[in-house]
Amino acid sequence: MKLYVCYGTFTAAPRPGGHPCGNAYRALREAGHDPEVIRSYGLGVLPGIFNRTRGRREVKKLTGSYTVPVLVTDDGEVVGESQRIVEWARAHPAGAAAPAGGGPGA
Ligand SMILES: N[C@@H](CCC(=O)N[C@@H](CS)C(=O)NCC(=O)O)C(=O)O
Repeated sequence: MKLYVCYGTFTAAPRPGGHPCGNAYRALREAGHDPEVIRSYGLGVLPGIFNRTRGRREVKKLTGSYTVPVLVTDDGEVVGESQRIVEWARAHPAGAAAPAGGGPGA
């Protein structure tokens, strides 16, 4: 899986709720995942000319926006917004059995 972040995965930040990219990363690690972290640099609120890095271009293509964090799961699911990534991580601990796909007899 890939996690697109801004400049890093630090958790401390002078803003309520902490650092969104760090929160997303920590939740994935706590759930047992080891995402490939792609530092995107730039600044999402600025026009595209400031966001020409690989990460920002890929994020824009995936979500229509330059904002990070964005998670791309091993199944290709794209999850944006740090809170949704945290929820995804909690719902998908690493090593958990895959959904049964219909149960016995399916
Ligand atoms: N509501 C968003 C906020 C995301 C956010 O503020 N991301 C920070 C980077 S951690 C930011 O500066 N985003 C603008 C950018 O992409 O540069 C979330 O929680 O995911």
